[in-house]
Amino acid sequence: MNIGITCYPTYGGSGVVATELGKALAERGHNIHFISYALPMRLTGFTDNVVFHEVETSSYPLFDFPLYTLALASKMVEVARFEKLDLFHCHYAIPHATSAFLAKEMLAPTNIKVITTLHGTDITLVGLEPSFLSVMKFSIERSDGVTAVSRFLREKTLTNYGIEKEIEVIPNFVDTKKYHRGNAEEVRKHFAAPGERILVHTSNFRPVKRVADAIRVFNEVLKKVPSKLILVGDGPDRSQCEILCRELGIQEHVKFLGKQIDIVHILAAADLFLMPSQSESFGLSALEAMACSVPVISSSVGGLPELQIHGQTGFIAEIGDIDRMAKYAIDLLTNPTKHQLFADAARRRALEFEADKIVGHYERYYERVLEGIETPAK
Ligand code: GMT
Repeated sequence: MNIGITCYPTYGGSGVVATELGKALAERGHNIHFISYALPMRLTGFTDNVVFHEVETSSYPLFDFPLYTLALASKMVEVARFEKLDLFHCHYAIPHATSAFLAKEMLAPTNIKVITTLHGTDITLVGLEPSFLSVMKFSIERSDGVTAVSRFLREKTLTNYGIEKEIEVIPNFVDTKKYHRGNAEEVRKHFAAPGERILVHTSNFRPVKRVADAIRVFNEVLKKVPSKLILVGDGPDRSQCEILCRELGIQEHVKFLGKQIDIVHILAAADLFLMPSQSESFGLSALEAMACSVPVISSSVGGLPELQIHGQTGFIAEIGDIDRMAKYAIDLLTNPTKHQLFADAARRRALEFEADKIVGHYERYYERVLEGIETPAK
């Protein structure tokens, strides 16, 4: 198949899923064309049958706001014509699904298919803003196929937007051959003294991630367990989080690493992963941690209970229940036998989301859409 993939190229789960999917599909012999405003972060090095097409938005004094949606639609048309694309696969609905709809209309009578994958905040947060709601509903309904990364997200889409349409649940995936425990002694020594435990949180430091909760949980853990907290990523809440660490007097125990492209070696050195999010449609970073045999302490929101098995792969608590999360963390960190059981269960659970299996699911879904089995809502 000739497939056009559009995603956000910067940090964020949807871009990671889109890029890893594109690379895996290319390995299976498909021709992949990434169409975005910058090279996707994980698209490093040369991969056979993967091409990147950059969308340029021209600036003009009249345009107070860059017209990315239109520029993207034009680029999609150009790539579809020259590369004979069979389908566009849009990751994150806003504005990609809308650009794809426009492109499809411009390409008529060629019946190129549009598949939209819903990832999270495109549905639960941004898409619900009054200025986007109607266009989101329209663009989702006019997609030839729609997938969501969890059952939670499918239900939210159907109820929040009043959409009557088949939505296929295709979860996030992880390359368990790359993400595994391995030997992490050097990294461990770098971050922690002998006997200290390592807790990790990675995110884009947006309010929805509640990074301050991760810090407060760690503050409680530190009172009982010698440990270090490694925070990976950057975003609007980072400065406040650095201030919070100083206020709590724990700055010597918290390491802010900023953005990192490859964190397998950090996850492989971790004892616990913290994900106290306000909203999380799947929790890709928790899955990557679990693949590295790291138990997860998370909130009970969104798709997290579809990934995590409470009392086996980690623990789930109410949003903002710092005391409970800390209690769970201390319990695991002070009980090596229990910790090992949880670590093994986390790895086993991650194997159920192995890349090969989920990429195959996408491939079969493409075939169904191309055969016209998935049809837009009337
Ligand atoms: O909001 C983010 O954290 C980034 C966002 C994205 O779309 O880039 O992540 C969402 O998509 C990921 C991949 O499908 C999911 O694993 C995340 O749970 C989801 N984030 C939220 O729902 C907050």
